[in-house]
Amino acid sequence: MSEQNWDRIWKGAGLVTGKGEGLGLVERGLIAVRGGKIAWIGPEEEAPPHLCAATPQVTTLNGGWVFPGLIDCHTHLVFAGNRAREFERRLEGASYEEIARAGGGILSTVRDTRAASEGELFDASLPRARDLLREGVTTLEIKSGYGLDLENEIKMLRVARAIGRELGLTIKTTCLAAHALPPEYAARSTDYIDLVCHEILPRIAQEGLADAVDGFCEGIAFSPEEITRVFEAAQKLAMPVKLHADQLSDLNGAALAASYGGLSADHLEYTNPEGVEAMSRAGTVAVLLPGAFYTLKETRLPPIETFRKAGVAMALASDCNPGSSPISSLRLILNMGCTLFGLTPTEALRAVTVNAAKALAEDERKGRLAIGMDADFCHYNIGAPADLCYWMSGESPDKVVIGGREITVL
Ligand code: DI6
Ligand code: FE
Repeated sequence: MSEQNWDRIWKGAGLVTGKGEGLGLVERGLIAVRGGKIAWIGPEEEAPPHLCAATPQVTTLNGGWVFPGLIDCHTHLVFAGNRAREFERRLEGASYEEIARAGGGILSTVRDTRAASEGELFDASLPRARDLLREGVTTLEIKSGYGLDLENEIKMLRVARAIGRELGLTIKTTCLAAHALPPEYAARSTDYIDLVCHEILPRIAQEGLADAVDGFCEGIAFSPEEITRVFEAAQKLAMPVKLHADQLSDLNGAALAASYGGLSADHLEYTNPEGVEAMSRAGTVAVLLPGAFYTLKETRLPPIETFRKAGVAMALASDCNPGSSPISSLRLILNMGCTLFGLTPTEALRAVTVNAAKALAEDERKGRLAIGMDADFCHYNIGAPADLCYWMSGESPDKVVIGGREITVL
């Protein structure tokens, strides 16, 4: 991205600023950008007169709504291979767990991801990030976790960073080496956790390849005790943690993540009231993943009302992955968040902006439109902000601005 200042004004549309507890709507707003940051924002008629006179470029929009750049705070979009056959097997009656226990599922993607060169992995993954960008996603998180050894975890994280450079997106990377037990460690999970704690995490920290550490705490993955070891190692390396918690069963994962000051606990279908309380005290964000809930035909809902009452911030994310959430549309996730999980459109829109920023520790810079924040935003020709939740797919943004610069999405 160019270092140039793109001093510019956008006006003539409504603004979803995210100020306060709701959407912080401004009916007819103006945004002035200087040096990649928002320099002024508010109702058009209140803009200081010198601002327009002193700004070289003014774009007048014809109605519609401007949102903060959307944030997808949980994805596994870097992977190789194809799991359409697994989809067919599930339709024939096999469960996700059965397929995983038989060496399919995550491990089939591990085989394909290990076999791919860095260039092949980049080429396979880039279109999924581009899908998200086309919808207005300007910040996204990408996890490793299909490498499961030092070399391949590093390869995945490098590809994730390269996608950010290619598309001009902000990418936050997460090391999910504790995702599944690789075949060469079958029945030796303690040894694998040793490898994660003593080799993979220190090396990834040293190379600055990951912004956080994640794990999969589940019967088919790692126990709370094993995840505790991973979190201890992360803490020593001063890396923040998050957790795939309570997705298929209640292992007190939410409370475990909260006890390490987790940025987020994710999935949470089986989270118990104590877990919710612990998250509330720790300020851990609840990342809800309705794409996986839908795909696995789950019936147990995350405890949304308990999160609301406890004041736990809720985010929504795609969980884009080849097994349990084959989806690269945050727009559809907004709809699922409302229709399947009962979020209001206001909650859902905050869930992919301000709360998703918090889940990535980016809330000082992103997720809201306010003076001093990064000038990441997108404009949609829609009649009401809730259209983004109500209409499934549909209108792409006609403008995407990242760091004050309008980008062309091909
Ligand atoms: N939870 C998920 O939703 C993904 N990983 C995880 O721990 C699923 C990954 C896959 O099936 O490939
Ligand atoms: Fe996931």
